[in-house]
This record gives sequence, C-alpha cells and structure tokens, in this order.
Amino acid sequence: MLKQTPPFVRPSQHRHQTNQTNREYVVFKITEYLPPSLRNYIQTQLRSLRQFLIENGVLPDTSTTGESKAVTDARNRLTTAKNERDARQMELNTSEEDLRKDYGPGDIFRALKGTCISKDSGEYTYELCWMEHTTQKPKKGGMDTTMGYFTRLDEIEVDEEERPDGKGLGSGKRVALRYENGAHCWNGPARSTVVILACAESSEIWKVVEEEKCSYRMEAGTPAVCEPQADEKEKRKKGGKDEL
Ligand code: MAN
Repeated sequence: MLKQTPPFVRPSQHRHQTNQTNREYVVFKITEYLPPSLRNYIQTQLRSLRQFLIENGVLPDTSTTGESKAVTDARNRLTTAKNERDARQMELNTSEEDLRKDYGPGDIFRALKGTCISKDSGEYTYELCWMEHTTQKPKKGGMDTTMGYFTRLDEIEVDEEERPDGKGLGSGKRVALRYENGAHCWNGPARSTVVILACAESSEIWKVVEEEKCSYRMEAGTPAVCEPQADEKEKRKKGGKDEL
C-alpha cells in the first residue's frame, strides 16, 4: 500500500526517504487539493499501476512473501527443473540396472519380462511373472503371498521320465530362474521359488510343489528355452542371411 501521510505534516523519519517515496508523497500531497471524485480516480489509477508493476515483476509484492513475482517464478522454474532432472535420473538408473541384468542367451527372457502365467494347485492359484516375481493366491480369498523376486538365471540337472504329453522336464541340464526374498515365512526363511524350464510350444506352469516349508519349485514349459534347430544355428553363424 502507498503511504497515506497527511499533507504538510511530514514526519521527521521521512526526511531521508528515497526519491521514489518523495514523489509518491508529492502526488498524495497534491491530491489533497483535488475534489474527492478526482482524488479517488487518481488513487485508483495509482493502485492499478502498482499492481501492474508487481504482476510484471518490476515491484516486489510485499503484501505476501515479500519477494517479487519474478523471483517466485524463477524459484518455481528451478523446482520444476530439479523434479524433472530427478525423474530422468531414476529412469537412467532403472535402464542401466536393466542392461546389467542377465536375460539369458540372446536376451531371450527380455521379451517375456512382466508377462505372467498361472496354475491352480490345491488351495492356491500360483502365478509366475517372468523375471519379476512369483505369487501364491488363496482361492478362498485373502492376501496374496509373494514367493520371491527374480534374482538370477541358473542351470539345474534333472532326470525324469519323458511324459507322453511332453509336459515334463525330461532329463539333462535345464535353465532355471531363481526367485528369492519373498514374504517372510512364520518361524522360517523368506519365501523363495526355483522355476525349472523345459522346451514347449507355449508358456505354461505344469507343476508346483512346496519342497520344504516356504521353498517352492515350479516346473514350466516355454518356447524361450527351445534350442535353435541345426539349420537355424547355421544361418545365425552366417549373419542371419540365407545362402543363395
Ligand atoms: C501359508 C502358505 C504355505 C506356507 C505357510 C507357512 O499357509 O504360504 O505355503 O507353508 O504359509 O506358514
């Protein structure tokens, strides 16, 4: 607000005021001689001018924070830029972490990442989310239980009879996915799952067993672990191009 010092009575502390304040003072002094309607008009005009200057960052808005709009705007721009930078940094970290992860030969599991398959077994539905987590869901309702988060690829030797429907592990070395640090088991370890894979036409969980308390084993089929055919291997060696 402009100072409403009455005319002629100029308090001693005003003697060293700046030129700007003196000029304001003079304007107010003069307005005292004008008819009230004109005085009101000039005062309204002065107030609008001051407001205009505040809004355009020329004068500080001392009625609120004591800083000009330009400073507030600059501070807001800085906060926005910092938030954007932090979000980008997080994206960068996630991408770098992702690139360091092992997604198997030829990054075969990268395409499956985040997709899930499930199977009913006993009182639960078991879910396998590729390269992410495994979950135990009670069929009668209630809370889901995490059976582990994906940690690494492994290789496990199996020796099972071939099944006529082909939905078994057979015998030999098999790719396995390790899921660890799941929900804590009452009086026991954190839940974990080993998912042993065999070649199949489509991705499907074949069997789930709780081998030891809170330690689960899933057997699943997926085309992701099918060995390339001999002629496919040959093609890849030649740079993926057919011979003429
Ligand atoms: C739940 C399930 C079981 C597990 C017990 C352990 O009932 O997760 O698989 O054995 O908790 O208390």
